[in-house]
Amino acid sequence: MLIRKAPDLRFSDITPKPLYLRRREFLQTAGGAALGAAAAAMAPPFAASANAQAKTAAHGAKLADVKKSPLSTTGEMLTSFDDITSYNNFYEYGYEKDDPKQNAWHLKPRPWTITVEGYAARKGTFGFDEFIKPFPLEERVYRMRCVEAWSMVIPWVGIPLKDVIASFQPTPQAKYVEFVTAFNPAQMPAQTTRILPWPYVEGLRMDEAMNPLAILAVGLYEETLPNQDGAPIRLVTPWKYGFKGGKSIVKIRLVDYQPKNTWQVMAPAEYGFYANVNPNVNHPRWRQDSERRIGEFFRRKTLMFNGYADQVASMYTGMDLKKNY
Ligand SMILES: Nc1nc2c(c(=O)[nH]1)N[C@H]1C(S)=C(S)[C@@H](COP(=O)(O)O)O[C@H]1N2
Ligand SMILES: [Mo]
Repeated sequence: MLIRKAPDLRFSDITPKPLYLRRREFLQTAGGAALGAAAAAMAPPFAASANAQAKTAAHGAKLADVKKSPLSTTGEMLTSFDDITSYNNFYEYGYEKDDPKQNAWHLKPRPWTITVEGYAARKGTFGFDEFIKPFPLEERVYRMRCVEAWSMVIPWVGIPLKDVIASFQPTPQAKYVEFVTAFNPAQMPAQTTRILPWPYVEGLRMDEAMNPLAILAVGLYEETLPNQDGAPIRLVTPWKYGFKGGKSIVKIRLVDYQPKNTWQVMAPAEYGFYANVNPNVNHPRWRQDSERRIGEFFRRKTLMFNGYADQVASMYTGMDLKKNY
């Protein structure tokens, strides 16, 4: 077999998919010398085993006792596991869609702790298992739409955010919920760069967080969450654009101010606080009245609140949704 030079072994976003797939095969079958070369091409401390890269498509552990939720969206074709785990936005691992799949194996999602802070009677730092244990594991199939005008249908497994928030016993001063995600440059390679201000932060108004549709996802397709999708725990609010879904959450804060989300800080002219899917308000760079479902060819119409208006529209009555985007 031809042993490629080290730079050629690096996965590049400009590499066409079929070629890239062949390179994966190459990595899986090549001997230690080639693997060593691939590892050497990556900047330290991310020069660990290229072998591990080959494992990025690996499935997670099967989740037990998952009950199907009546709040699932029905009648939609599910996006494939492969697409859900290979076309991602997760800037901690790089800004191209296939960077997370390539780089997220660096993350160790266990042990993991989640800290609860702010205006609540029950606070503290909880281990992941302890944190999720009191709540039912539910499968929630949701349409998901990114502001970049692509969408997927994902069979999440999660716990209801409203039950989680209620268990903290928020005090009346708690008006918003802030979600702070992991800052761990040793495991999240792109956090050594300044492509975003780290850590990535998201926020919801209290009633949004208490809406029955909001979940903290811990899995998909009945398996533990793949790293590139936000292991071990991430926010999912299907009526909002994808960037609301902060991944790899480490802190939940009950606050009395409207949290500034990362994208709002980065580009205030492009991103607001609410981020409700609204086909009538165009993003400066992407149309919002239609979308491409990953795996499909033709575009489809984008629905108000991503099709969840019946469940969520009442939270925004009286608000100008062109201003509060
Ligand atoms: N921590 C973190 N969470 C994040 C992001 C990110 O860059 N970092 N990207 C967001 C964006 S823009 C989208 S569209 C969704 C994508 O989720 P998915 O890759 O599981 O489909 O994650 C969101 N959560
Ligand atoms: Mo997004």
